[in-house]
Amino acid sequence: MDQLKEKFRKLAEVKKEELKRLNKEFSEVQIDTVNVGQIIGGMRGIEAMLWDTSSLDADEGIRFRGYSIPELQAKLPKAEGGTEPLPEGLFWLMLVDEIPTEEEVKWLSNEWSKRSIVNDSVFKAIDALSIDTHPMTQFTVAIMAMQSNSIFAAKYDEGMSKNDYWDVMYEDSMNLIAKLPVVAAYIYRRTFHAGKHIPSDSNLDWGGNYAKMLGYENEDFKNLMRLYLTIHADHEGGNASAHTVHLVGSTLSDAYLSLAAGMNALAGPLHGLANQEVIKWIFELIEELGTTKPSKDQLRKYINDTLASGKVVPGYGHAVLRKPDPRFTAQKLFAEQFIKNDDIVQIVWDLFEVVPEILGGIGKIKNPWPNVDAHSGALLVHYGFKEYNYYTVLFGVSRALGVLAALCWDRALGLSLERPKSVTTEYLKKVVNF
Ligand code: CMX
Repeated sequence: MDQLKEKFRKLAEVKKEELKRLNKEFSEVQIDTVNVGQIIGGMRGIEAMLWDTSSLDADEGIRFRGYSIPELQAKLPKAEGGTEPLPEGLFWLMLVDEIPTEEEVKWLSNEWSKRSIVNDSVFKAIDALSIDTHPMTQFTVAIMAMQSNSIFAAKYDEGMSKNDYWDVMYEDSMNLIAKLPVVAAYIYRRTFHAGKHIPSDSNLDWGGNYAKMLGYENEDFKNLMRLYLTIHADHEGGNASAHTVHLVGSTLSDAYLSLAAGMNALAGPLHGLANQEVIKWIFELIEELGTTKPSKDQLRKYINDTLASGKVVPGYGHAVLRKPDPRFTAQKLFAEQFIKNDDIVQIVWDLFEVVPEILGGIGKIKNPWPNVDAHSGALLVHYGFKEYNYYTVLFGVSRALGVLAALCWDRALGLSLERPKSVTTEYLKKVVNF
């Protein structure tokens, strides 16, 4: 058994016992109540699922196993000469609740590299799609095409004991994470670079190699990718992509089926697709205003026009956060350090000064501040990565780390089939004497 799996096995034994006791002794303890607004309004704030890999505070933002993003930047191992944490380290932390050593992270990079070979049939499945198929659709098709390799599905078919679910879920998750950059880079090169593919480099870390296979050799870009893949990895369990993976996984669908489902949730414009929408909106802004250096007044008018046409300002607002997203701040700090005099980055910063005031003035918007998607596109464009309808795939590759670590835990803890109760409008009317 490999070192990470052994640590996971040991910790899971302890946690499973703990959870069993919690459930046995305290299952009747009331934690939360639900109001009519929450039932009608997308179940906001209802505490109703278990998710240990990260936790989101409305004011402070995300913490991964208790660590904030600046803490992770200080504590997680970096690539040689690199400035940003390696996402491998974050996966290790999320899975076994321990900051890994440099050696452990090197082992994981190497392990993923060994597991990264993708069958030809997967590339054929991608190639069967027309070239104008959205990259997120290509991505989910690729994940589904790999599902025939699921060890969980094969062992379940043979009649595996439920005590072994965690083991095969771990194997599937490790294999899937290892292969995602390969298929994701294939989709990018096929769609935007005439199918001129770049081979994987087993000497590089997971994020650095992904950057190289995409076609970006610049060291700062590799660092950006490591940061990007770290900060997008997890955002507790209630967001649409994570929740979907958890829900689908609760039926004992394997890691491939569950992740593909979650990626379809990420592909929605109110969720992960917002990262492409932001840069598309900024490009349209530049085109309409005829300048890459718009004034704040010009920006204000453009924002008001967007709102007046019944559209959202992409990259702003959040279902949970009530302050600027620390993932936005981390990207802003990266730009301040490594990017000088970039008009698009400047527009993102100017928008940060004017959008909150306008959205805040409307009254109904609970969070007028930028989220993670407000900044990411401008950084990518700076390094020449302008094909914005690919951006959500980058988000998806990263999100796999968190949701698959959590899925391993779901099976290790033996969590139940998810099945909340729905109610009818007639029932609601009766309850409130409407
Ligand atoms: N621009 C315009 N209107 C907005 C808005 C924005 N950025 N954010 C919220 N609103 C509106 C909502 O559409 C809603 O309007 P209606 O009452 O007319 O339906 C109202 O304000 C209240 O919404 P809310 O309670 O503040 O926000 P929600 O929890 O319902 O929605 C979110 C959250 C993210 C979907 C919303 O803020 C939004 O649409 N933002 C723009 C899209 C975006 O950036 N999504 C990415 C989120 C991060 C991620 O998942 O990647």
